[in-house]
Formats: sequence, structure tokens, C-alpha cells
Amino acid sequence: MLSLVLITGLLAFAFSKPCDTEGSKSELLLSLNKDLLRSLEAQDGFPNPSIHLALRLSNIHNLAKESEHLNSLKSNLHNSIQSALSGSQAVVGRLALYTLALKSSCYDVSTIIFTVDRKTETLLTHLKRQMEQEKENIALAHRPLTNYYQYSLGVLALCVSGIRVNNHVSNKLIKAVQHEYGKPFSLSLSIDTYAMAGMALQCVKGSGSHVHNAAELDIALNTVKQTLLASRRTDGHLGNEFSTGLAVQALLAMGSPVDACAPSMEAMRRDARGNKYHNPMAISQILPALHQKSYLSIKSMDCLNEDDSLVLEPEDPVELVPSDTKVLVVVEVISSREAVSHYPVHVPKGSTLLDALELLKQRNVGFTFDKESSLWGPYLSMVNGEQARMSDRRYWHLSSDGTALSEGVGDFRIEVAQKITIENKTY
Ligand code: B12
Repeated sequence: MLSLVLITGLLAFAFSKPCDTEGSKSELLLSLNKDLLRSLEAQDGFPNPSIHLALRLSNIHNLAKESEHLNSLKSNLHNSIQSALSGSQAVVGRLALYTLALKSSCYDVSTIIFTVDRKTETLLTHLKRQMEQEKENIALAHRPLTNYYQYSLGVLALCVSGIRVNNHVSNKLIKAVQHEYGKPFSLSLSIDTYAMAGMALQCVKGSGSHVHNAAELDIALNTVKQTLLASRRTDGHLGNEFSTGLAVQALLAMGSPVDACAPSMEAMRRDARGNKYHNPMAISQILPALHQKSYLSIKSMDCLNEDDSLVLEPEDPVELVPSDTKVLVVVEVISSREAVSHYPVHVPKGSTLLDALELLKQRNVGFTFDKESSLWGPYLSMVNGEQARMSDRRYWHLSSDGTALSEGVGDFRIEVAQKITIENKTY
């Protein structure tokens, strides 16, 4: 009888325990940190500066691996940016992330140089020049060469590096925030972009350089804050699962108390436990927020007395056996001229959309596609011989039974029969 009472008591204790104790929170942070560190080993393509930022903004470190990664950024990412600059490409986002990654390791950014057309100039000179070109494009064509997310990254990186951001450059961001306010998100800036703009403008405010239009800067910051808060869903996410990390980072940077972000942090922890953030890029954007930091925190990093306790235990390789159960996917392609084609294919349950597209391509049924690598993984760039180019502001939009996908072809998994629509759209 006594043992029964004891067992019942223990069970009651276990179930009454709040699910999100401090212990379980730090365990989750540790496991996300390890996932990021492991992803460095599995990385294909060039090293990801966003992952470096998240590792550096964490409270727990493996300093040897972080320094190895910094070296790989300084060679591989550096070279890829150098060739993009030689080809006169707009790469402000990558230049900015590279700058922030170097700063987050307290590396002297002024020593980083690029040689383009036999002319040697510093990273920051290139970043400033690209920002000027972006600004010119906004003046002429009412949009940046890349997008406002990258434009904001550029402002943030210059500001965090202690470079005075040209008033005309920050004014363009202020104007964009004010101009787009209240418009539907599908047409205007995304929550991710508002978040990045908020961090950038907050940095500009803190640097004290924007003295002429201080009132307008405050209004824009308030607009960003209201927009982020208004995007809160009933489940706590701001925007969607993948914008919440940046949105929380921005709110913290703009001075919101941690408590005000608690439901969104809880939503991210819940999703992290449910393995929603299996893409390292997604982890890299939520982890700083869960550590109650933001990209703005890089400005005050001194890299002194850092923890060095993060170790990776060897992991047993997980062998993924394709499921015997097959599901039907009908891939619908809508070209820019609105020509519609359908391609049915049976795939093992749990296949990625990319697996399904590869299968269709191999079957020679007239379906072809091509992809480009990006920080988020494979980006669908060409379908049935038709490109959706950034220069024309077109892209291949993905949806499942009419609902837009919130993941790309490499991450979205097919669990049930469905119609996937791939449509050449403008944005
Ligand atoms: C701008 C943007 C776009 C633009 C990109 C073109 C442009 N010039 O502006 C457009 C509108 C085309 C776009 C499309 C899509 N996007 Co988008 N996009 C972004 C945003 C806001 C900024 C990206 C950026 O410039 N990064 C900075 C630069 C330096 O990094 P980069 O890797 O070089 O950037 C390139 C890639 O990121 C690529 N890209 C953009 N979106 C996506 C999505 C995926 C899955 C991949 C693989 C690549 C990719 O375009 C960038 C510019 O060339 C991010 C927000 C974020 N939190 O990262 C969302 C974001 C990356 N997009 C997202 C999604 C879901 C999509 C779509 C799948 C939507 C859809 N249903 O079709 C499509 C991609 C489909 C495809 N063809 O493969 C999600 C990805 C989440 C995830 N788990 O994978 C994000 C995080 C937004 C969100 N919160 O939901 N996107």
C-alpha cells in the first residue's frame, strides 16, 4: 500500500512539473548548439556566416571549432564573394553577414581585403559601395537591387562595425518601413524583413549618427515594433515559425522586456522540441533569440573569458530506410505564360519534395528542373526550361493543395497524397 502511495505521489510530481523548467530550457539550448556545431561538418557548399553568428552569440562554446569555422569563412566564403564582386553581382547580404561573422569573433574587419579588377579594397569599402548602389536603385526603381532584408543587413553590419551610416541610406529604410505599413504582407515587406530593419535602425539610433531625422527614426522604430507585435499568432509565433527568431531578436534589441517575448520564446522551444527546426539556418536565427540576444549584441562583444565547454559526442549514424508505403503526389507546373501541366508520381512516404522532383526528372515525362544552393539549402530556380530570375523579380512559388509552403524543396516532406503547385510568380 505504501509503495502504491509512493508511486502515485512520484507520478503526480512528475506530471505536475511545469514542462519548461530552467533545466529543460538549458538542455534544449545545449542540444540546438550541438546541432549547429554538427552541421558544420555536414556542410556542403561554402560555409554559412549565419551559423557562425549563432555559435558566437551563444553562451556555450567550442572555441577550437568556432575558430576553424572562422578560417573557413575567411577562405571559402571570402573567395565566393570575391568572384561575385568580380562579376559585378549585388551581394550586399553576404558581405554584411560576413562582416557580422568576423565581428562576432572580434576579428579586425579592417584587415579583410578583396582584389577586384586588380584593385585592392577593404571589405567595408565594398560594403559601403554596394549600399550606395542599392540606394541608387531604390531612388530610380523604388526597390533595392537585392531586397530590403539584405539592405537592412547592410545597414546593420556597417553600424555594428562602427561605420557612420550615410543618412540617405538609412532614410531609404525608414521610408520603406513607413510606406509599407499596413499593407498585406504578401505584397509588402515580410516579418523577417521588418525584424532585420528594426535591428538595423535601432543600431543607427544607438550610434547617434542620425541626428537630422531623429523623430522620423523613432516613428519608424515604433512602426516596426507595432508590426512585429501585431503579427503574433495564437500559438505565440510572430509571422511564422521561421520569422519568430528574428522578430524576437528585434524586439529585444528595441528594448522590449524578455517577459513580453515569453509566449514567442515558448512557441520556438515547443517547435524546436518537435524538430521543426531541422534546417541549421533556421536554428541559426532562433538560437540567439533563445539566448536573449540579437545581432545587435555583436556590437558590444569583447570575446573575453568565454566558456569552452561544448563538446560533441560521436553519434551513431542514422540509417534512413525509405518507407514501403507510397503516396501519390501530383506536381502541377504553372509557367509565366500560365500554361498548366500535371505530373503524377508515387513516392515513399516521408520523401522530400526534392526527392519527388528528382524522381519525376529521371522518368523522362517532360518534367525538368534546376536548383541553386543558398544559405537555406536548394532553391528552385528553373522548371521545364523556364528560369524565374531575381532580375525580373520572378520566382517559382511552392504550394501544397493551395497553401503556400513554409519550407523549400529540400526540407518539405511528403507525408500524405497531395497536389504540389509550382508557379512562376512575380514578387
Ligand atoms: C527575400 C526572400 C525571398 C525572395 C528571394 C529573392 C529576392 N531577391 O528577394 C523570394 C520572394 C523569391 C522568396 C521565395 C521563397 N521563400 Co523566401 N525569404 C526571403 C527572406 C525574407 C530574405 C532572404 C535573403 O535575402 N537572405 C539573405 C541572403 C544573404 O542569404 P541567401 O541565402 O544568399 O539569400 C537567398 C536565399 O535565401 C534565397 N531564398 C529566399 N527564400 C528562400 C527559401 C528557401 C526555402 C530557400 C532554399 C532559399 C530561399 O533567396 C535569397 C536571395 O537570393 C528570407 C527571410 C529569412 N529569415 O532568411 C525568406 C525565407 C528564407 N523564405 C522562405 C520561404 C518558405 C520561401 C519560399 C519557399 C516560399 C514559397 N512558398 O514558395 C520561396 C522559395 C521557393 C523556391 N523557388 O525554392 C522561408 C524559409 C523557411 C524554411 N524553413 O525554409 C523564409 C525564412 C521566410 C519565412 N520566415 O518563412 N523568398
